[in-house]
Amino acid sequence: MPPFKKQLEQDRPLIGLWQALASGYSAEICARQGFDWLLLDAEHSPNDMQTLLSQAQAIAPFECEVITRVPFGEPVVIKQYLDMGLHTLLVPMVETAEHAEALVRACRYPPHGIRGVSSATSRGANFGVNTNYLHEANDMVTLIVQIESTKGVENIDEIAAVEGIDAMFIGPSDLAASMGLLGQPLHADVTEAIGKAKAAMDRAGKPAGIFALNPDHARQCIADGFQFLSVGTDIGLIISGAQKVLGEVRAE
Ligand code: 3PY
Ligand code: MG
Repeated sequence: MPPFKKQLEQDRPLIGLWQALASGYSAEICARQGFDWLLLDAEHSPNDMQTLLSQAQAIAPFECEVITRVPFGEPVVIKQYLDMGLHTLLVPMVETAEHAEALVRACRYPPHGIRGVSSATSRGANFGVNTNYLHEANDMVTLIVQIESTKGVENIDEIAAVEGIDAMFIGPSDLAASMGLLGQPLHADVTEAIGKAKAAMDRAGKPAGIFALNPDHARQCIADGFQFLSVGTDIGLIISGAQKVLGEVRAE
């Protein structure tokens, strides 16, 4: 598959699902359903390098992009993820252009950045079989930053202007929390802030993604022109399916 930044050039929204179960087994089930992308969440879910690896391997046979959310935006973590072939990264809570620039450098080999070199033993380089990896790797990476705080929204024009930031993604729940609206990501003030952030992404020509909170919200986000969006979580699907079947059987 082409790098995710190229996939984002399509004129249809790319639909994804959050993976919070940290399981290769359930990741394979989800990958078989036709989502454009699955997000492996190492920020809020019990993932380590081995669980991320087994999920990435489970998804690999399918036409489905693996996006991985790092626990925090830091070069050592980014190096490990890229070496493992997790070339599409989502970095939470990016609030300044300086942080965004540091993330870009972490993703690139010298002289364009500071990524350490370990191609022959890394899954990212096809274990050395891709002999040109060192020269192709920078192009294979898609770096997506999350805008999910008032500070991030205030600084969005500067962050969006950073060369090497390939896309931006809004986290409505953290944004709401930072606005004093904890637990109210659909509050009108949050919607207004998201609209401003989306307009800035459009001005900068950066593809915009969002975590949609329910199917109605997802449809609205598509109408608003978001290029990629998550429409649910694996855990949410289990809960809704379980409650539905139980309710049907127990219905009076
Ligand atoms: C948020 O809404 O804060 C997110 O990070 C999306 O999961
Ligand atoms: Mg968040």
